[in-house]
Amino acid sequence: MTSQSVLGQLAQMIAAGGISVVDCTGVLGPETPLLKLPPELAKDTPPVKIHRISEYDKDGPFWAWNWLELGEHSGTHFDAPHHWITGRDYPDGATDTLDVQRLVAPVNVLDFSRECGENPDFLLTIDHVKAWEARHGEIRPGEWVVLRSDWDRRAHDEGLFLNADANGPHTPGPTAEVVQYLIDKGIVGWGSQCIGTDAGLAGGMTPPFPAHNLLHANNRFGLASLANLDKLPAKGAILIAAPLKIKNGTGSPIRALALVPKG
Ligand code: 23J
Ligand code: MN
Repeated sequence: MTSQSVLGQLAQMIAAGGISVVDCTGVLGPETPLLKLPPELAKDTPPVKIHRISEYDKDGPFWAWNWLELGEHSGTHFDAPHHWITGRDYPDGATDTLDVQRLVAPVNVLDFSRECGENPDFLLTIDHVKAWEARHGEIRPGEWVVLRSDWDRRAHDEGLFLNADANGPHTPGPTAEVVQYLIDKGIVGWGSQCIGTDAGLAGGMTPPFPAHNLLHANNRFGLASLANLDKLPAKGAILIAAPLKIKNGTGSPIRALALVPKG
């Protein structure tokens, strides 16, 4: 089985409809939920704005086009190592310098949607991951790992999506130990369906924001606000998650696509 014949077969499979392309992306627009950091600590990203230039009118009689006001970390997006202080020094850690070979990879979909539905502060532990691996197979080097929480069902309402009260945001995420476990496995990156790669209360963990801190310290990537993970198998899909090539960028909105075998 040569790489040429494999790609030829894949091409035929895609053309014949034997492989579905699942859109793991939310809609990017003025209603897209955005992170709210404590105002005394930090500035936030302003809402997405789509500015019309023309729409078949006096400003452009035959064409429609817009310009965007858009954060690097708005909506379904990619975190590059350069996003965090621990990853600042990687020469290939920004959106324009990273190795695109790493962006197309098998994806492990850890379905803890029931647990996350019952407890919005659910934290994924090493025991959870080891039990998942015993059932579905080991997580291998070069692969993506994503937590299926079905949080995309809340994405139509920023309040529901952020799920904050006086104690802070309540959204699921990984423990520091599980992030380190996955890094040691050699994963390319970690993805979440929530506003960021970390749990809502991760600011109080050790280290603070362990997914950001540890992933980027080790030149790994993050994915946030992923959608439609309920349409992916536990193993067997390929995820393509490519950021815009923003100059020295820390991240970017993406169109996350999964290739999924049918049947
Ligand atoms: C900046 C500060 C804290 C966090 C984040 C950004 C994100 O979640 C992000 O989008 O990378 S937690
Ligand atoms: Mn981000």
